[in-house]
Amino acid sequence: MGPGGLAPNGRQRPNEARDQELGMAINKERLVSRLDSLGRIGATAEGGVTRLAYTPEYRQAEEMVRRWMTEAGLEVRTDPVGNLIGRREGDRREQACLTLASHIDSVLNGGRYDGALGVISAIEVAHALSEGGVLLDRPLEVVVFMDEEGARWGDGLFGSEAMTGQLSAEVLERTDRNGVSRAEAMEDWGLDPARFDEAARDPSEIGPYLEVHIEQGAVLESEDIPVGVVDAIAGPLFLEARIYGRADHAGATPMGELRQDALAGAAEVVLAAEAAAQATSPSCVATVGRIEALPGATNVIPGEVMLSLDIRDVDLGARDRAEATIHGAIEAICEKRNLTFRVDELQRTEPVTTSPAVVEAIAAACESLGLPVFPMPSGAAHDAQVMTAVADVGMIFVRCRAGISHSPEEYVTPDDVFVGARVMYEAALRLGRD
Ligand code: HGY
Ligand code: MN
Ligand code: MN
Repeated sequence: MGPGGLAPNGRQRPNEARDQELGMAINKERLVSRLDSLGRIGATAEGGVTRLAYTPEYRQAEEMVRRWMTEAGLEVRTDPVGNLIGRREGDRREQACLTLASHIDSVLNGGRYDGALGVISAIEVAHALSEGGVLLDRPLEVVVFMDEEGARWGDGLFGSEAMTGQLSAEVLERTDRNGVSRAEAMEDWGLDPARFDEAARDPSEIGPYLEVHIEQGAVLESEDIPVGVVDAIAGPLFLEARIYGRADHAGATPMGELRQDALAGAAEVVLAAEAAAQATSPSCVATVGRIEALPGATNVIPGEVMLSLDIRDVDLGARDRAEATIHGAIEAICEKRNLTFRVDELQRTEPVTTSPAVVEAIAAACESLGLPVFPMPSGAAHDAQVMTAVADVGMIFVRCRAGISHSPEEYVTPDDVFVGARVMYEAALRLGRD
């Protein structure tokens, strides 16, 4: 059978010379120029992007991405929470679909590649398949998840939790810095928040799931390898701790017992969280990213402080230990300083391992392109870990400069963008066929 020859059933076999050639149908220029165009929406003065869920910037980005999905031969629809789903039927309609996905929302002043790289790569794979007339057995779906970052309401993975039926209605009532609830933002977006649970898909419709994402770490760069195969994804625990003291006159209140300084107590909590993560395990991290002191006046001792806590590990037991240590430290610090506290849970997402079947397809794809197969964990959270509830899941990590992410400094070379999309293409050929 010559290159490009047809299999007995008239379908292209994976990895035929034609497919390899089609693998080159991944259009590098189109990839890079689309990333560039998307990166200009929500652009910040520092060269980053701010594109939060259900905002005008998000709408602009979504319209641009919807157009590209259509050009790639996908039928595009929006689900009840605003996930964008582009679908192209396969040879065997009844089969569960192959999903290629990521997100286009960002953190505040974030990078131009986090999420966007995965969406643009997924669209490019669909485009190359359609241009090459390559039909998979499985239906193909490209999904753009709404609000993966949670930068507006403090919790993330919203769209994928909705799609997998893991969303609880209380997250709709959370309010952003301007007091706008998620439900109100959804209504302004043209959605009915009461229908959020209709976004849940029948798990039997969902087949293998593949996501390309920047590594957001510097391991690939230090190994001088363009792509990695994710084997585990850390689970984030998002908390909000509130420390209560007594607002008082900063000038007239002597230092010592008369002061119940909530911010001084919170400062000790920040350092205790850092120490707890360091003491727990090499893969444990704990971060206080937001702190608000009230009443927030120079000459008033802070009477109340809110601090966010982000605690993660790829090992659930380790994360539980870090959580307990931090909770105990808060208790002891408040006891010592005559303060009180409460801790509210915003989001608890389990760490996961990726699926051997998808890892195998990614590894074979790397080998077919002459690339090393480099298994590695993800410290960052991803929609992929939520999708493990309904699908076999895998992720392709792409090297990013100095591992920097959630920053305007985030950067991926055009060559590595190209490699990541080609690995996804080769893996999709394998996963899209039974
Ligand atoms: O927070 C995270 O790990 C991801 O970037 N949403
Ligand atoms: Mn992110
Ligand atoms: Mn991301």
